[in-house]
Amino acid sequence: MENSKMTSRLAAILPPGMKAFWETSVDSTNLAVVRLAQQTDAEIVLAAADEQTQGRGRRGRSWSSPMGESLYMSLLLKHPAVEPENASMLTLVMGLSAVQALRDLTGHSARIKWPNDAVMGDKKICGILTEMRAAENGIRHVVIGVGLNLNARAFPQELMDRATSLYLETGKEYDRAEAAAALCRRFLENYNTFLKTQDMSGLLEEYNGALINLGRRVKVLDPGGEYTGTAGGITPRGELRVTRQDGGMELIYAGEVSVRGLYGYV
Ligand code: BTX
Repeated sequence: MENSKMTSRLAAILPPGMKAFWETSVDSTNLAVVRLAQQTDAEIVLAAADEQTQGRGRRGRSWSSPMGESLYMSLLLKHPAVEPENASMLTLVMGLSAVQALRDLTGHSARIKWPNDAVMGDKKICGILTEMRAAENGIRHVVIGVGLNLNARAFPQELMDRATSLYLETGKEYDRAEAAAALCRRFLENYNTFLKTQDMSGLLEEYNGALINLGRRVKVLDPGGEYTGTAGGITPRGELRVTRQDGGMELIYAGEVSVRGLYGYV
């Protein structure tokens, strides 16, 4: 069911050219946006919800999404001018947009944990899930889902040591529609830069400047065998450079492996 008050508030502050829907309760905004996009010719569609009953993370994990507490939203890009092999970099484009939007909203700085989290105070404040549907001649659509912890005062016990919210970090409450609009403004700007080269080269300096992993010791959870090393920045293709203890250099592709801090989440 639509939350018409939030839909019209959001429509009034969104960048032009986007169509927005705000629902009261959905399974996952990544699924809802695909259904809702059929109702409009707009090329960029946003779906947000007050709660998700099946909020999803990567690889079958779940995303905690209680009613009214935080921002749960997904952007759908219809037939984007992006080659399928470049689409996974859109997660990084959104990651950068999230830390910029967090700074716009709060004045506090957030950092990127490669590839798909934003962190504050070494804890996860935002997660991103990108999904793509291919067509015969390219991409039919890309969906970029963002969960941004805004006004959560507590998390389930198992998340307490690794999750945080803007309320917990700043002591203030934040408006969900304004957070969505700030995120969309930054994303559209960065997406236009991305489209010029179809890679991260135009965003590289800013991305690496916000990267929390940079210079830190990391554990690479490679299915072929775990190893430790020191993270450098990302390459223009969005891979993370890791220097192994023996001096060898690895380029890590998002999606294949996970990267953890040596002693915790970052
Ligand atoms: P991920 O697989 O990297 O992270 C999921 C993990 O993060 C969980 O297993 C849990 O440990 C932890 N976690 C769960 N909920 C939270 C939370 N609220 N805050 C911090 N940590 C949490 C990251 O996946 C991608 C998440 C995307 C979520 C958005 S919400 C809108 C859209 N719709 C949807 O179903 N997913 C995306």
